[in-house]
Amino acid sequence: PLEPVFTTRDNGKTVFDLPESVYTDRYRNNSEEVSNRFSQNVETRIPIREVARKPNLEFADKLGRKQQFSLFITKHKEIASQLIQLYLDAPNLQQFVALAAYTKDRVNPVLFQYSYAVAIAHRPDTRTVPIPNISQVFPSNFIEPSVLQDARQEASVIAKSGNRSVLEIPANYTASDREDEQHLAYFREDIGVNSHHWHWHLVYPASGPMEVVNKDRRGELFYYMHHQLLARYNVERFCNRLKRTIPLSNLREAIPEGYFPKILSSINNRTYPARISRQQLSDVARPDGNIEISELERWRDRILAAIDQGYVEDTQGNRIPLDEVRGIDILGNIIEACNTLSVNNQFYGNLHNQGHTIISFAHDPDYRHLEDFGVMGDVTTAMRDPIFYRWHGFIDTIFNKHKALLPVYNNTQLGFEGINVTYVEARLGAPNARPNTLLTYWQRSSANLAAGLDFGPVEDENITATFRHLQNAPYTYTFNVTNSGPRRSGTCRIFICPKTDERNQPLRLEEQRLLAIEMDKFTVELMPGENTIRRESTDSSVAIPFERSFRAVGASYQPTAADDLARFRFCGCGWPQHLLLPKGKPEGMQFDLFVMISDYTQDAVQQLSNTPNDACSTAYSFCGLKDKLYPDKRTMGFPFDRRLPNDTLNELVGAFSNMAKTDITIKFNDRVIG
Ligand code: CUO
Repeated sequence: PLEPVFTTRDNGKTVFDLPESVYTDRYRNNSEEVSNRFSQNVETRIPIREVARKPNLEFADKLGRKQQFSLFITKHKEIASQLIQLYLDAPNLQQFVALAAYTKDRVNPVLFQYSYAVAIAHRPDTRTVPIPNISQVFPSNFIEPSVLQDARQEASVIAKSGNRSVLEIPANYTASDREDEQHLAYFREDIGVNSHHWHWHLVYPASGPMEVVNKDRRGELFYYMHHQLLARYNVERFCNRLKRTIPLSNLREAIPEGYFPKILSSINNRTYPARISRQQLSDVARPDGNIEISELERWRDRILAAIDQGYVEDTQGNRIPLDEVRGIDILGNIIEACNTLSVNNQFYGNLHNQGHTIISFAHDPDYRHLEDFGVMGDVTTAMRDPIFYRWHGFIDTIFNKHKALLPVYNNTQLGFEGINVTYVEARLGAPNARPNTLLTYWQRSSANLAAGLDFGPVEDENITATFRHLQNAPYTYTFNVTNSGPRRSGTCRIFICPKTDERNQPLRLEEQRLLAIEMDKFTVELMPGENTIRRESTDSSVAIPFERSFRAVGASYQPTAADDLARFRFCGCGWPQHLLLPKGKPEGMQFDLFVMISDYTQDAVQQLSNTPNDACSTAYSFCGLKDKLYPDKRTMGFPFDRRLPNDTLNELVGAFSNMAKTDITIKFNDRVIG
């Protein structure tokens, strides 16, 4: 067996939680200081080998050590692909570790963190290595900087065994109530939301070696995951009496929404640049590359024309149909753009990524002020900014246009002969809880920031910060299903749809379907006769528990042998459980709770290998299964991804006995509990 090169300390950290500069030549003769850092709380000392052959890292020099790294900037993506390839090419685990250690301080730190995490996730020999949660590695990207200052102060004054005060991350620190968008700050600036988004892009990189990029239905998942983010965001806006976000379809109009992030870049200690209200976008001409607004418009028009025609053209001019099954996947890779998989990069361009970039440089498009990009340039921070949802809203309208041109779903696709859902309920666990009334509230929770804060030679394990976030009381779904046929399997698909908009005007089914929020999806066995299906809200296939959003490898979470470290590999990908339900309203807000049991023979996917699912692959609706095919053969979002044969949801469930709905009320308690 291999030497346990990547072993853990008693708190589950990996060796790569090292502070910066441990391996640089500067420290070569100072081995004592280095070893001191490891002498405490270490289970196994880890020998780092010399690299067999020193790699030429010149390609990475184009990205300065203190420059921001962006996955949306083509040049940066190319550098990352090369570094990832270097890591993947390491012949064995020891050489990979040696290489990672060698490169760590010789390349941009965020580039390192990303490429290293991608390599770990994709090398067959690093199955058991956890990826530190991003909010812990770069906490400054997630929280208000004065808290970090307090944390440093606290650590410098009171030793770790001392009685440190718990630091409080304020809520609502980016704008005042004068700004309407501020009502959604709790959603946009949620640590779990941003951590999920970073992890998703880590699991589905848009460029790099084929073996890393080419995942089952990745283009479709790009569409679907972001479509669901949009649906959730728009529903959340209704809860706060705001209208749907307006897609950013005109890049030449000033952008009314400003955003002042007030968080620090993790590598140069400057705040992320702000975007003032009513900012006009400009062509970008910077050392890292040029982008013209007219290029984006050209790509957009070509993509829209392809959708209208029903096919795209590859580089040889072959027509590839945008059909019901593969069309959305092809478009996803074109629009994102995933340059490894796009059928024609040159022609369809790089629309979504370059949109992020052009927006992120609005404040300094020609680099005259030597400013880096704003939060839209970075997957760890983009979801904080209201413009993220306007840009993705626009991207989503392109996908929705393709979907709207496909035939209306027919009876064979929607029905399930002999299956009748007779009762639907969602109920809190509390005794005597009223059926179909769900509860949200504020909660104060804590997370450990120590991994990302480097306080000097003494290992510091315990810097706890608390923050306020939305929470929902756990509940149970109960469905009664009559099966008048033989024993068989079905897929239970649960959604909630808003019934009304921000003005309390009823929504048509065609509007509801675009706002339908996936809550859960799982396989059920149906016996002949009556069946009762119960499912806990905490088992959702969309969400991951709080511990995985915040404590994946933190000091306060100690993985045991029983829950193998493998669990933590991709564990950060998944919608945060505390935002599973939209906020609702203090007086209660009504939603449709929709359930459909579809015919498993039409849903089943034949996996290529029968190895058990990675224990971390629980949020498969958004993140897929690790090293496996996406586990549902239907197009993502089924049955709401395409037009439906009825005008209202009531008519739809009336027409299909395998579907049912009930009204639920979500009540928001505007108090901090816990
Ligand atoms: Cu996730 Cu635009 O793709 O941020």
